[in-house]
Amino acid sequence: MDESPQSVTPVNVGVDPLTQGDLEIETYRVVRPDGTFDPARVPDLEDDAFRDLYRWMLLQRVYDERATKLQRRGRLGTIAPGHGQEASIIGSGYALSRDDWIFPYGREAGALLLHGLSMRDLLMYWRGIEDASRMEGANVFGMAISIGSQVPLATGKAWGMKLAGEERIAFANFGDGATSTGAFHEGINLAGVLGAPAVFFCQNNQYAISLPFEKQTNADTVVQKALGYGVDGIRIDGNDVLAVYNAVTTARERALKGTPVLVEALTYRRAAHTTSDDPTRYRSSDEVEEWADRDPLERYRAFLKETGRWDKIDEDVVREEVEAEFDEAIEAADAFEERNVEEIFAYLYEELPPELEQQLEELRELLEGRPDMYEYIEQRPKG
Ligand SMILES: Cc1ncc(C[n+]2csc(CCOP(=O)(O)OP(=O)(O)O)c2C)c(N)n1
Repeated sequence: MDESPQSVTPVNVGVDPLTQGDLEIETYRVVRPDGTFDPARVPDLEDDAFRDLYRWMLLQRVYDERATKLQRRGRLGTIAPGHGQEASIIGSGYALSRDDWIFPYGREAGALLLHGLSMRDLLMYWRGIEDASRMEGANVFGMAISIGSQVPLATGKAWGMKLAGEERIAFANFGDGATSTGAFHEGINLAGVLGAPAVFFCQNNQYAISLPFEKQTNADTVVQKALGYGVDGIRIDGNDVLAVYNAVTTARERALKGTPVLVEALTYRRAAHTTSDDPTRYRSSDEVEEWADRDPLERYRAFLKETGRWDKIDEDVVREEVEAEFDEAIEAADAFEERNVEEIFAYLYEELPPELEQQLEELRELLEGRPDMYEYIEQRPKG
């Protein structure tokens, strides 16, 4: 018998292969785009909590608007707005316990603020001020600027918490683009093997910068990847804040019992990818309009009106409160003293390696007699 690999013929084991079309994946929803809803699915929350969810979504929206304006005036660095994704961001953040750890990806300001991070610290982070980027005072890990890197980190943290016998989860936030990184697959696979209390929350906003979802993967959904790793998967309408809240609450409970969960929240990024992007170059205004009609705040407002909870909300007053909170935070961030540029060497190593020591010396020499760094940058030779 020839045992070379070429001679191996497939054995028919009598089972038809599972194909994508066989997968029936429900997209769970509580409130429909027209504001009607399924009463049996409405979560058992206090009336004030229903209003609070709206307030936080509005805060996310105002935060994005104000932060984008500040970036345009050169007072903040690059901003990644969550415009259009408010229900995914706030519904998930609201379902977590403050003891849980969030592994963020940068678009979810409202969830981090909900988790106890101060707005001043967040604004300072986007200004590049090192002290604030440690995200002190809240269980929020550093932002995963390297796409997908937060997934295995969340698994590691979750496993550690499980070993320590702690009743809390690690929650990783990421976009559809992150699902093409090796880190995503490695991280979820390991979480499945370890039974790590982790929830992997993919905000499928349908673009990774200019790359549309259908070019990201040949799979119809993100959530079906859960099958391959033996973890649970839930797919939800990410523009329905109550669906997101329910799904993450359930996912959290399952994770605590030893089954990690991959949640896919189907949503849409209505703003630019970041303040450095021009989305008109890769998507049509018709498409943007279509999603404007599925706005998460409007849909939830319709639900609040329908259930008699809207009368106690004065949108203008809430907006003013949120604006005032933002003003105070930016004032506090402005009051932060100018940093010493030498600090860029300060945090990575306990003892500086010789080449960095030399660079620090060179920097000191350059700065001598040139207290204004910008002047130096202007005058240095180009190229
Ligand atoms: C490992 C890595 N590759 C590429 C980039 C450049 N990059 C920044 S954001 C981004 C797209 C991310 O898309 P997605 O994960 O869908 O999240 P979204 O920004 O749409 O919320 C890319 C490719 C990066 N930061 N890290």
